[in-house]
Amino acid sequence: MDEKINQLKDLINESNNIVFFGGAGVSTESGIPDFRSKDGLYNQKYKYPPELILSHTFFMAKTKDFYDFYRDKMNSLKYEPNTTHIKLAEMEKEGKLKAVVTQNIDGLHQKAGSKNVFELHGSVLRNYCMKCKKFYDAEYIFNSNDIPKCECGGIVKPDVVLYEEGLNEDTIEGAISAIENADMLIIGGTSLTVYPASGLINYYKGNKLVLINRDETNYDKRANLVINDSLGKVFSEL
Ligand code: CNA
Repeated sequence: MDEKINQLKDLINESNNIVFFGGAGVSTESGIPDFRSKDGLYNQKYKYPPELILSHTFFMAKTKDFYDFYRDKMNSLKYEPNTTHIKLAEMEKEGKLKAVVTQNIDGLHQKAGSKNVFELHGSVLRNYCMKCKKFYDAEYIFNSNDIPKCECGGIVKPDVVLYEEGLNEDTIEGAISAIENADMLIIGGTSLTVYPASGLINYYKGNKLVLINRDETNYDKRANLVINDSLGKVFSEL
């Protein structure tokens, strides 16, 4: 492990345009469960499978059930950034890291101070009326008891990308450009199984691809350095 940490430090020292690509594993050490780990949401029991609840069809057909699950499991307001979020924000301030591309929807990178964040799957912090597009904050949703409604009567929907929904074009373009221009890409805390998000790492053409993840992924063999350990442990050493 020490040897790998030293390799990682050397790679970071040599680089000036680092991009971090992350997923739910970045926030588990803040207390937010991921999807696919053994303690993840997909391994817990609910009335419906979470993959189904978090789909557009389910949202439209069983909106009340969607919100019961969403308020219970997706409320990130009570959590704080951890070592990884904080260290990444520091690296951006130093000018080394140029962007964070995240699949997370919890807003913790920004809470830690990161500025250039591409949220591929949106954010629980933004919510819009489906009818008149009026903005609502996360408190409005998480403090509601029933289906959150706008003053115009429309349903307020979180600006998060549900299964079956497309990603925001500007966000994809920004993320691709950041990854294409990166001299080093650090991937962390993601199973790399959700598409099209995980396909974006294919835009990286350099030879400093680092993968830090507790479980193995299908991309391990493509990385120049693989660390199968916790992000908190690794980032606290940097
Ligand atoms: P995933 O499929 O649940 O994979 C998470 C990966 O992270 C697993 O391979 C774990 O081994 C690894 N992991 C977990 N904790 C750590 C840790 N402390 N250190 C290192 N590795 C760790 O999640 P993905 O992000 O790959 O899947 C994409 C989904 C998950 C996106 O659509 C997200 O919106 C969604 N999600 C987001 C959050 C959040 O915003 N915090 C929480 C849960 C799910």
